[in-house]
Amino acid sequence: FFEMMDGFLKNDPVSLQKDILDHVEFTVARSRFNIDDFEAYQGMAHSVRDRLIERWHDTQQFFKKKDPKRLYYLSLEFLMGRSLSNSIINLGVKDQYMDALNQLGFSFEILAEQEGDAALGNGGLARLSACQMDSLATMDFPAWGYGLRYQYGLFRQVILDGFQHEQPDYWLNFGNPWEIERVHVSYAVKFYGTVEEKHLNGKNCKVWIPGETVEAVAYDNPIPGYGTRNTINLRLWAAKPSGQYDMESFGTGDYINAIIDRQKAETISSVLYPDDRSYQGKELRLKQQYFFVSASVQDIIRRFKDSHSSFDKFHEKVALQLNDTHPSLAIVEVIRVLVDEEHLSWKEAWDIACNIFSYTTHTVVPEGLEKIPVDLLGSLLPRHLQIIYDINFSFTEELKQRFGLDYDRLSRMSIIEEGAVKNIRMANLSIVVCHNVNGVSRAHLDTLKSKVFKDFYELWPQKFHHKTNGITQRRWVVVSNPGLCDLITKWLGTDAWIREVDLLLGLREHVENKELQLEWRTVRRVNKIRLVEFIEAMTGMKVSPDAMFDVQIKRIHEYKRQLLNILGIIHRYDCIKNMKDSERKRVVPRVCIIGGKAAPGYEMAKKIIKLCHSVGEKINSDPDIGDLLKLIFIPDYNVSVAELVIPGSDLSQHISTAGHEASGTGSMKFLINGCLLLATADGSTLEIIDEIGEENMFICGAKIHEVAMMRENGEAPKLPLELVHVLRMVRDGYFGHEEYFKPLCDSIESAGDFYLLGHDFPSYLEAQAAADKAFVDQETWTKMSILSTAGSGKFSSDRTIGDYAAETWGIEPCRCPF
Ligand code: 26Q
Repeated sequence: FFEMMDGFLKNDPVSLQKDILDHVEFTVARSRFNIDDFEAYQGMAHSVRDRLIERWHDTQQFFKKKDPKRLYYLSLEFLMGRSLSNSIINLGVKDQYMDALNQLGFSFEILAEQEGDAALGNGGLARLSACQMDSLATMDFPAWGYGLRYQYGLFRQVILDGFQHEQPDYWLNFGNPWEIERVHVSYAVKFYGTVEEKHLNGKNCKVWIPGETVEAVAYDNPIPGYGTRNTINLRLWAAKPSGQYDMESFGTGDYINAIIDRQKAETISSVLYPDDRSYQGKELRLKQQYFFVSASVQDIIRRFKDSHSSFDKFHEKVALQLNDTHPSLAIVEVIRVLVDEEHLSWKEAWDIACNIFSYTTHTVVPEGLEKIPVDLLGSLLPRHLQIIYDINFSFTEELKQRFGLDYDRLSRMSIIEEGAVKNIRMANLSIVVCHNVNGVSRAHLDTLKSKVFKDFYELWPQKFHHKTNGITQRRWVVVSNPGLCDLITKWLGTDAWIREVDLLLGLREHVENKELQLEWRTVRRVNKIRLVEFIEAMTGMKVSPDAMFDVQIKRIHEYKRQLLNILGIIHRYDCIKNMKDSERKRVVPRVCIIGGKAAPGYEMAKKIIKLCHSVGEKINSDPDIGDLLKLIFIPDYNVSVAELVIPGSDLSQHISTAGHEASGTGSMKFLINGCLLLATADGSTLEIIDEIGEENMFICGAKIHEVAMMRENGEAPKLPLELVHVLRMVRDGYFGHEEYFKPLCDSIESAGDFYLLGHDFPSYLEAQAAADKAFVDQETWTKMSILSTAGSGKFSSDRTIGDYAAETWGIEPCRCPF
């Protein structure tokens, strides 16, 4: 009996069937006698939701009883993707649900496809927060995530005639079974107004008289751990008109306009900003940041006060992690609440803030750091501006003590940037207050120390650390590559690697085993065929699974050098065209796959997308080329597309100009799935080399220090002939649109080739040739593939989270009994 029961809800297939049908009938309100796939998905999702809620309650109750130190992870972005498959796997009820669905006549795979992605984020930083939530839950850490419940997620990418167009992602259209609306958990968030000095209880106090109030309502998203009952919470805030409405405007008789005005409050959480520097300094973005920060801080303080009567132990019970500077107003908000509302002294509030906050940066260049115009902040958050000035005053005094009147240094390090427009440097504010600042790979930390935060590193070397990013093997293998998952479990003789990823190393023992090699190839082949079908459905193109699938999927950016990839493909095409038949027989057939979104205002990135399509059209329709080369652009790249593409890839490219990718996490997903990497020595790739050895990868391009030297010397490098030839083809209109593509060619040939495509082109081609050579020998390739998976353990987010917990947050597991 107890085996069937895990709490109140039963998990045997018969009970699950009943639950699914009941939800179809009573929650979805459709007839149980005529259910389509989407309704069946909804019924199933709601039955899974019940089981999540059950464990969520038990976990939160348990945390409350134990009162451990908690971590709050603040991020403006979470790229969760789909939830159904991940939830039933983490809950440990996948087999039971599969049985239940089979008996009802549904296929689980088809139902899972019904779900849309939750795309409340842009790229790396946002998927990182999602992976880390999975690890926090699985490792039983008492943690919560906080973010914004955008009504529109990241734009959908539609390609028309090879050009990117953006369309709204109104993802809540069909309801969201994975969230729990908490109408009673809501806080007033204030904006604008003035600050007055008041004399209260013998003290001078600052009182903020707000000009506008918006209500933040909580939506809870349960995050189940794997192999544990623990289910943690991702609390997302939605903006609603404030309950304390403005009686005056209602009194004036303009009832309709008063309501319309109130309704405008909702725009705060309406849309996710695409990652684009041109959006810096926008008022709505700042409002979003403060809105989510203020609601989260109020929530955290209220929870603490529920079981504590003073703030003496606050720093022993609370750690706050800032995912980049986007939530850094939380620092100022905590100080404001403690001083103005809880009436602590400045010193007490300051000490608390310095103890509880830590900050992760994802940026590599100073220009990438976030700035907020002083005037904007002063009008929206007048009291916060005062506090920032107070912090900056003490900080600059400390600097003067330490370095004397070094005005250059003072102006570089000041939280306030002077100039035509005065700005607040959010990174400087974060570094001044946080006890711990971390980069996201070893190489990134070096860049922070020697460039981006050099001055601060000299002042406080002890604050700076790195935590190399990681990805969760639950989503990126167990959910998305079940074939490989079973194979690994079979050869390791245990599925314990799903919680203890270092066990993957055990695969090394079997790398020479022919049987494993064959099974490995078979699983990968099945995944490739799935990808072939997907490509046909998306693009109408039929590609051969015998070809090498060469993939670059990530946001489109000049530094990520999709352009280098495309120019390499043109070179390959040109070479094949000039080959004799006998030579063509030796060509390794390739299917080149590129996918990714360009920020809406990023013209160069949009040109790269168009070039990819134009080149693809030419090559794919050339009868002379046949299956030897294909170029496919996968539209609307997102988490669930990644889950399908990665397991079916042979080779993946991570070819940023060295020194420009803070870490990169896509590579880790390919690595653990046994896809070989063609990469530059940048970000986390350097650490992958350490783990699996350069001999199991294809490394190319200038090293970080060489890039720095070339740029310092400022010499205009001579471009290799092959590249000049390829650019000539583009300029001559071989692929059409020569005017439109001109800036791409110019960026290399006349604008200084900042991203060093010219320098790296020859070694890039060599790496590609080495990949061809390795692919011909399928046994060698398979061994490299097995060794990639075997050596990927370090890049699990479990390792990352374990390091943060021990070294930064000081939290311990708190495991809810089964
Ligand atoms: C800024 C201002 C206004 C609107 C949006 C933004 C904005 C939003 C998102 C700026 C940056 C981002 C995202 C950055 C990001 O994803 N960085 C990547 O973080 C990964 C995780 O650490 C790293 O692996 C990548 O190297 C890094 O590029």
